[in-house]
Amino acid sequence: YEQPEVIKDTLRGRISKDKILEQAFGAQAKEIFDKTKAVQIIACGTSYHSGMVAKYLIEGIAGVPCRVEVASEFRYRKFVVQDDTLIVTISQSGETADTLAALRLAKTLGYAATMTICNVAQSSLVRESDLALMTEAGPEVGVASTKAFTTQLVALVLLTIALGKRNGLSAEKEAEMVSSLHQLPQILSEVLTLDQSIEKMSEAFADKHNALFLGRGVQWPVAMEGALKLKEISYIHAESYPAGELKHGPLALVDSEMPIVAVAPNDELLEKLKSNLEEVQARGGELFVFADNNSGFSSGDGITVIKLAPVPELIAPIVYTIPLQLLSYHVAVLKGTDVDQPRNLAKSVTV
Ligand code: F1P
Repeated sequence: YEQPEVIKDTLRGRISKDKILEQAFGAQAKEIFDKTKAVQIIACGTSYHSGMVAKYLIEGIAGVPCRVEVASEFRYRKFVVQDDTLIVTISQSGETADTLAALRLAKTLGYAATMTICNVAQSSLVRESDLALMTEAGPEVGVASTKAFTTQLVALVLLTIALGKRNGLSAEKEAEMVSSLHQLPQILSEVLTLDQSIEKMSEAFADKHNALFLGRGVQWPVAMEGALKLKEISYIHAESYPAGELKHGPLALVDSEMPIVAVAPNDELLEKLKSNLEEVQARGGELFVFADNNSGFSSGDGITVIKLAPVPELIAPIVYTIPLQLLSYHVAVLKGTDVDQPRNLAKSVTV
């Protein structure tokens, strides 16, 4: 529920009416962005998912090649990083051992500069990076990241604009993106009012052992994050797939005992997503869809739809994250698990 406010805080002083204020990213920001020709993102868990969203934005909007890797793998494998690469770590805590080790390893390779997107100013990742873009999310009470994730996404949109401007992004497009960011706090406040319908929807999950989360394009990592939240706090086994991958295996899992959650904004992949969901329905899978008002979905036999007002495409990943967080929360409450302190998990994984 703090997300509209902390997103405002993250944007404050970093955007004007129609452009980003690059000087607010740090003294060396201009010089670093000028020499960046590729991006390597490294992170763990929820922070990895925000990196996955960023890959779609940095490549799709800024036109800059972007790779993303979980830090727990990056740190142990032979990696090639070209010397025009900006290494970006993302972390709520700034102390995650794998991410820190990966950053230290990356520094032994050729690279242009290092940057961290982080929530804790006095942290190792901030200290050891050339540039730090703070998320201003404030402390997360629980183990599972929520506001840290959405503020990371806001910071990554700012990075996308900064890199895009060096790669042909027009002033008009920048102004359009900045305008979308300005709308975000208000839109999120409205999405939070869906809480009661989501609570109702959660009843269908409390006695289930598995769930599938589907999305396409930039919504795939949003589905990944939705599945992770459900696993972390309700202990229901949840997997996410880009919906087009269903036919390559996961469709075999679909039956009436497998709830399927889908995120369906009104984007260019909507029709593809719809046909994937029809395949699921044809096999008896029960659908739970978070859909744009104009996407043509409606509740009926085997399908429950919660509708969201149309939102600018750029911020759709941030907006559609919120109902998934609420869904996991309500399922966890129904199951009686400890939402803030899930078993076996630590807030900051420092070993
Ligand atoms: C990474 C992370 C979190 C997760 C849990 C364990 O932490 O995987 O995403 O919610 O707290 O650690 P961080 O590097 O973002 O602090």
